[in-house]
Amino acid sequence: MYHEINGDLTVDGQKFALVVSRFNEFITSKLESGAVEALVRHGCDEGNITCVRVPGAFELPFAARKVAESGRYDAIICLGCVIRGQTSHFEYVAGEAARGIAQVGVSTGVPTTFGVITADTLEQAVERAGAKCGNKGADAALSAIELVNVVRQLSSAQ
Ligand code: INI
Repeated sequence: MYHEINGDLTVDGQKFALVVSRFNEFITSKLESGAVEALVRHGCDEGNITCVRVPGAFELPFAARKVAESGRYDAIICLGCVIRGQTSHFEYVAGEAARGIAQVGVSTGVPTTFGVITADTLEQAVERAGAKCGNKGADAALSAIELVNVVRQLSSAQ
């Protein structure tokens, strides 16, 4: 019989940091509320949520790294929105955000999740920020809770 480790979706006193980009704030504010609602719905006290704001998605990895190094948070949820129609350097901004956020999690051991919408149009971004395609901020928050619980089980596993 093999062992299985699954993180559940309960929060029990853990601290979460949101790192939120101001660029495309119309969208990122919806990701932020989606993430906060998801955390609170699963048992997180609002007092255990801290929000760090950065100018754009490009800055998310830098701030997330500093948050991880502070040692004060169990998980970090990065939220941003990059829209192709608005920028010729879409690939750089979106690519560096994705690569850098993954790197922060892997290199620091603090679960760090990716709630960055990369969309071709504003309409697509709206759909992923609480309209018909769900809310990527809430998804990233749930992934963070799950990872925190996976880490917890691995730390106590025999
Ligand atoms: N930042 C975003 O978060 N989304 C974008 O769509 C975007 N565009 O379009 O350029 C964007 N640019 C700013 C970038 O993230 C940095 O803040 C800026 O380059 C300063 O380092």
